[in-house]
Amino acid sequence: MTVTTHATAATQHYIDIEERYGAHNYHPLPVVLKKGLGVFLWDVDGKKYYDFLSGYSAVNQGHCHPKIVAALIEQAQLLTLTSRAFHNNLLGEYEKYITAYFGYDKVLPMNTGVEAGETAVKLARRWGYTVKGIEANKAKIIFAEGNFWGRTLAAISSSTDPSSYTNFGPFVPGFENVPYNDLVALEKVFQDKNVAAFMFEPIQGEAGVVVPDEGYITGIRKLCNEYNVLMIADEIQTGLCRTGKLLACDAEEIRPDILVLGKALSGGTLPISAVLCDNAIMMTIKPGEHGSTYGGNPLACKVAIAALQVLKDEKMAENAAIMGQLFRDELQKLQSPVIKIIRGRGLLNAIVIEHSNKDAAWDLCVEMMNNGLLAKPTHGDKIRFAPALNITAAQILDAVKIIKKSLKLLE
Ligand code: IF1
Repeated sequence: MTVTTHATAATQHYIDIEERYGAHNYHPLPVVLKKGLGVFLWDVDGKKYYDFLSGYSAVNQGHCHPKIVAALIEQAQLLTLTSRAFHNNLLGEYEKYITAYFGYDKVLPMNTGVEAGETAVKLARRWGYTVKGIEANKAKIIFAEGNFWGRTLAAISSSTDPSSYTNFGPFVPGFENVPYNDLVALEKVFQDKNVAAFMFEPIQGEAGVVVPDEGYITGIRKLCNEYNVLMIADEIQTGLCRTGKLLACDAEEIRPDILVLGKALSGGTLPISAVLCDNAIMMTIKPGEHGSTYGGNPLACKVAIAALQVLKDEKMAENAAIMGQLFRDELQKLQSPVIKIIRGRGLLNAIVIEHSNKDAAWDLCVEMMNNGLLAKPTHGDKIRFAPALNITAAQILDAVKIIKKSLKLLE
């Protein structure tokens, strides 16, 4: 099958420059974007697209949300960075705001998601030694097979995806994997007294939006209580209203010991991440034992407050639940022979493509791009659909029309 996409001269021009001067660590769709607003993106030729990737759930509030951009501009002209060598007038306000928002004693502010993941792992190890009494340098952190929490050496050390870890060894010791969505395997590994924590995604994003059984999160909570193991929820992709609740863990009304946030914490404007937990864990790290140059900078504090407020003011969790259900129902109605599975929660959804051509998912994404909708395959045969959480029913229906038209290529 031949998928035709004719890159315009303008598009090809920008692609060529990247090809020549940039690392080849990605394989993007052949589209060059110049403007974003709400659920829409425009390319360098002015062509308009539905954004159904949303920066991998970093743009939950919609591109360039006016209230978030206003906060960014206002603070950018006042004070952007003090470092933590000194106090500033926004950090305390932000810390009070976000800890009340999620119901934890304290927050440790970082920048990227993976830095927050690393911070959570360090907190768990430190708690393991100083509170649980694990022997020095013997602490173990358990992860789920299929996990993805970033690209650092620690993150790839827990990965089960060869494209993440091959030829990057040696790896960080003290990490073990168990099958995802398997409480029996989890309880078995918890017999080891050296286990300090279990870090998991409530829905596995990169693995292709893998939704666990109802009760899995509750089961993790029970086992962590029983075996004195910290429950670390990586809600970097599933949090901040993406799955139809403020946090994906809220679907089972479970409170993790450590909550890891990132991506949409800034509404897609700049890297902001956060680790929240109570004093018994957070106070195990003393002054000078962890930090980052930009962590908790006043610009990030101002932007994060605005980004969180928008989620609440515009009832984005409720809208994500309703629009996500509509999206899955409308996809189901297509009865497409090439869509094997439709799965997800809220506006974090994916389809699994069944087709003789191994490039079918990619080809479908190029065809959808030609027809005005941007999405990206993950792990070959899965396509994630994750639009901004303020999408309307009319836009959902319009997007499904584009998907229906594009599927004809494969049918
Ligand atoms: C890329 C994937 C998604 C994440 C979860 C931590 C992080 C991520 C659950 C780290 C980041 C990003 C990384 C980005 C693409 C995207 C991604 F395809 F790579 F796996 F979303 F699924 N926890 N995910 O999803 O956050 O350090 O990136 O801020 O590497 O291309 P980060």
